[in-house]
Amino acid sequence: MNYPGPQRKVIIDTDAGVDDAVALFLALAAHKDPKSPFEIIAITAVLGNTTVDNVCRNVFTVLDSAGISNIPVFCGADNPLVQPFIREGSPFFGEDGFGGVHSLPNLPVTKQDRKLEEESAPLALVRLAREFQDELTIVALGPCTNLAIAINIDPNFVKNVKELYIMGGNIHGVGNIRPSIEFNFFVDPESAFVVLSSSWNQKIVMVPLEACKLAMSSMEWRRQVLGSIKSRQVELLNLLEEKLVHVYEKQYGSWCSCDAVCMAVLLKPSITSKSSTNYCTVELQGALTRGQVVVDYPQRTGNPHNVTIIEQIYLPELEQMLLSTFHESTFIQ
Ligand SMILES: [Ca+2]
Repeated sequence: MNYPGPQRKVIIDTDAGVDDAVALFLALAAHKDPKSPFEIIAITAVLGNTTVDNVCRNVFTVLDSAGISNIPVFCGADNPLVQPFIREGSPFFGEDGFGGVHSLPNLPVTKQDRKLEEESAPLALVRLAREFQDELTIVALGPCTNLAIAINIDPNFVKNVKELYIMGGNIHGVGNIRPSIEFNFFVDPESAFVVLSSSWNQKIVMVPLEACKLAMSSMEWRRQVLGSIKSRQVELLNLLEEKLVHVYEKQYGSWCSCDAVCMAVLLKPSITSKSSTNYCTVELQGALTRGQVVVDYPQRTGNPHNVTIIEQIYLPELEQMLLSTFHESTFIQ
C-alpha cells in the first residue's frame, strides 16, 4: 500500500479491545512496510475496554499474531484521573476485551517471550516526547488517562508532541455507552477535559463516534469478504469477534472498528471526506451528559478552535485498507 506524507514516529495509546486490535493491525502493517514513513516507537496501555493488565496481554497477542517483536509495550493507568470507573453489565468486547479468546487452546498466534517495559506509560510518553521533539505522533484509542497524566507531570509535553489523533467523544450528542456519551470519554471525562483544555495549537485531530457510525460496513462484507481472507490475522479476528458479530448485527445491522477509522485517518489523510475545526470541550457535571463533548457551533465562547473534527471518511477506501492489511502476505511468518 502507498502511505503518503513525511516520516512519522508514532505511539499508540490503547485500551485493546477487539476494536483496537483492528487498528493495531492497520498500524503494524504500515510499521512493517519498509516503504512506509510510519514507525511505531511504543505502544502504551490504558484501562478502558478491560483492565490495563488484560490490555497489555491483548496487545502482546496482536504483536504475536503480526510476528513483530521490536515495539516496546508500556503499562499505564488502571484507574481514571478522578472518579472511579465502575463497570456495569457485560463489557462490549467481553470481560478480557478480547471476547474470551485467551482460554482457547488453539489461538492462531506464535507466542513470543515478551516482557512489559518497567517504565510506566505516562513517564514513557513524557520521555519519548522529549526525545523525539516535534516528530512524535500519538494516536489515542482509549480513555485519555495516560495523556492527561503526561500533561500534568511535564509542562512541555504538549509542546513536544507534533500531533495527537483521538478516537473518542462525539459532536452531535450521539452516544454508545449512554444516550449522549461516547465510551472513551465516559470512562474518564476529566482526562478528556485536561487533554482538550491544553494548548495544542490545533494539533488535535478527533475522530468522534458520529464519524464512525457513518463508516460502517455491511455484515455481509465483514463475513464474506474480510472474514473469508485466509490469513492467521483474519483467523484471529474472526475468533475475537465470534460472539460479537451477532451483537453488531442486532445493535447496528452493520460492522465497524471505530479505532480503525481513526488509524486510517492518520495513515491515509485522503480517506477523510469531510472535516471541520471548532472549539471543543467536555461536560463534567451533567447528570446525563458527563463526558459528552460540547462543540461551540454558534461560536459563543470566543475560544480559538482547538480541534480538527473528522466528520466523515470514504468507506470504500477504509475497506480497501483493511483488505490489504489482513491479506495473507502482509504479516508472513
Ligand atoms: Ca479503544
